Amino acid sequence: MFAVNPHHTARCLHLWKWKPHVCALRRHLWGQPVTVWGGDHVLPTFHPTNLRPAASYSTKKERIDMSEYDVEYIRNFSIIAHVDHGKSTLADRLLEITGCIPKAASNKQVLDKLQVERERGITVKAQTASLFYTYEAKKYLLNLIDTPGHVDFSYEVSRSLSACQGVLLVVDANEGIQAQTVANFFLAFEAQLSIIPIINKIDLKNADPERVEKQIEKMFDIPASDCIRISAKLGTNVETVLQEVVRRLPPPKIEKGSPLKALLFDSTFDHYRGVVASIALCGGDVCKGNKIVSAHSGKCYEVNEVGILTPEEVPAEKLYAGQVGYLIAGMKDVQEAQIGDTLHLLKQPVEPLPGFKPAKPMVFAGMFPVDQSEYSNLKSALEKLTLNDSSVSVSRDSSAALGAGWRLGFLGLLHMEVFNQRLEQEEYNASVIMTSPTVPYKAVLSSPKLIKEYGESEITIVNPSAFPDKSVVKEYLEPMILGTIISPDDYLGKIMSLCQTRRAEQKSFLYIDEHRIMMKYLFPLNEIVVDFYDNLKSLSSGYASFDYEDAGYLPADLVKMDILLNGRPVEELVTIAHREKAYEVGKAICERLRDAIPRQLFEIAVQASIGSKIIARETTFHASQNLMHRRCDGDNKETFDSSHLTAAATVVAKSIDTPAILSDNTQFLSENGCNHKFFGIIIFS
Ligand SMILES: Nc1nc2c(ncn2[C@@H]2O[C@H](COP(=O)(O)OP(=O)(O)OP(=O)(O)O)[C@@H](O)[C@H]2O)c(=O)[nH]1
Ligand SMILES: [Mg+2]
Repeated sequence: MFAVNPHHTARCLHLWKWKPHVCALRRHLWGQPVTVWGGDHVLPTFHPTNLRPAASYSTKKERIDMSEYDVEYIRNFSIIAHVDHGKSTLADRLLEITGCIPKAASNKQVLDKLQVERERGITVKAQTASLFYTYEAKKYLLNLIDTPGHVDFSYEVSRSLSACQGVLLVVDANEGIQAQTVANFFLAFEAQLSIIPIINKIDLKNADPERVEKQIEKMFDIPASDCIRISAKLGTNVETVLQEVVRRLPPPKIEKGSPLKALLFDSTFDHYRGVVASIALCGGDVCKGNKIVSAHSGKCYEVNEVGILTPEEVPAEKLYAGQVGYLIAGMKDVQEAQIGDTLHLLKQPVEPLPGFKPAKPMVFAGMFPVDQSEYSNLKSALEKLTLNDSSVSVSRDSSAALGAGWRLGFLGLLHMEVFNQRLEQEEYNASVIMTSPTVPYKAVLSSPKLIKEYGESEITIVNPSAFPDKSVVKEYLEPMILGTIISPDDYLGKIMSLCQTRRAEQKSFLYIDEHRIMMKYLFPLNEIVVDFYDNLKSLSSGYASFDYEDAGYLPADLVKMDILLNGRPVEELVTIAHREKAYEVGKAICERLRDAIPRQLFEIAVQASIGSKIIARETTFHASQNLMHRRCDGDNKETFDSSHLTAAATVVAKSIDTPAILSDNTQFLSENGCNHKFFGIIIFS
């Protein structure tokens, strides 16, 4: 690995040009020997003539003999890009050319199999497909992984890269380099993968491939002549991509003579067969009947089936070193199939592979069944779904108003949305109550009693109602992110003032071509999590793009703000705010609550308070006047007595769109095809 962390400043992009390891990058791009999977070996020399005669397989149900595909004739690669730059469309064409799927106009993002992916037109789960491609009379096995582009799912990208030796970095010929292009490039660069830049959508009227090539050269130090111009939609030049994959990407480096050593890089759950693990074999082979052991848990399993994805599952006799495929071994839950785990044969232990950092939740929200009698149904639905999405963290939670439920941690707001939609569509055909999203704050405790109670002095607060009082805390910490914004320079002023209002600190500024700028800002996560992206998009007429990465924690002057309805605090509406912004936030919440609470027969005082100090107040409109009026004019026989008032006042558990109350992110959610409701619950008497 290179010593520098390329993410942190744009300036270092330039510094690299003068560092010796850039030569390594160049070498890398030119297909020279590289080290992969952490060993000291270099790749075996590329000898296409070494290929053994390929056996064909007639039906997909037959077991394929994978011994035909010697490691020299294997290429494992991912397609990476910014959102919507055409990764899945390129994958469609590659599947068609190699005969995996018949050519048809209806082939649109065929690897996006989830209902939620098809409805939203985005990829949320990386998907593998093995392609067979004949080049210069030699048959090659190409393992392709189509990855998601949205920042919330970058964990999928980094996992996928661990099973690859190269990437296709797709850039839209019209939009050019965007924020996730940069982020994904560096993921591949840090993993020391060979990179083939692809300029897609050259069929568009406004396509400007020369400009994009210059950007690529400036930003990534990749010669313009290395770029391949294609139209994934029309299929123009896509065959060249396959040829270049064979020519430029190195075959996997394997540990010759090693017993089975397989990296488990992804998993899905099948209700009948258990965990279906995606594996990349770094050494040895594996077949049905083998006894395998997880290096992580030490548990032993018997292999029931191995195979490849084409993209349907096709069982194979055996999988060999260098190949990527699936394995079913009776693992009953996804916790057993730990992502990043190393699998080896029983009694033949191997040095485990480095694995991955666990996914880190960025936003938390409470989830409760609308009706408490539905608790166990929702519980089993949640369990099933988390089997297919291990990046969601789940812990039990309860609330006075909402009863028993869970506190869930997500990688971002879109991830939370997608999870809810899948829960509704795939597992639990009913709405749930979600509390508004919050970021994980930390508090350094000063009270010895509390330190003893928690067992540590620094605690993470994922539920605002559990925010400890200032009197027992040395300091509060808030999560920070390093955001990358790429935009045409016309919007520079507006973007800078937006960032200023979000308490951001500029870290770098760079022109990536004559008119486009790339800026890095350090933001408090709380300031960008809900509506920042929306605002950025609208003030830049949709041209600016945004990506972010975790930047640890920094001390912050945080306060806990209670929301009171008729003088009674509502636990579910507790909000953490920065002191500087508390008044603004409190006022906004009160105003929105005032408008959102359905008219009652009486006035409701909506107040925001910090401790005992009221910082904002609004009063709801009331409908009693109208009712009284109607009663008096004699048209309506309805009588209005105090029992009505008491009944109405006793339970008002109204479902209210939380985003509508707390923020402007309804636009963001609807842009992303959201139709799932978030709820804030209000109960008072
Ligand atoms: N004109 C034109 N449109 C294209 C081309 N390639 C893809 N598109 C369109 O671009 C949009 C996005 O394509 P996708 O393949 O879903 O993009 P993606 O990169 O997989 O998107 P995510 O997975 O959500 O990040 C679709 O509407 C495609 O039809 C192309 O070569 N030309
Ligand atoms: Mg896609």
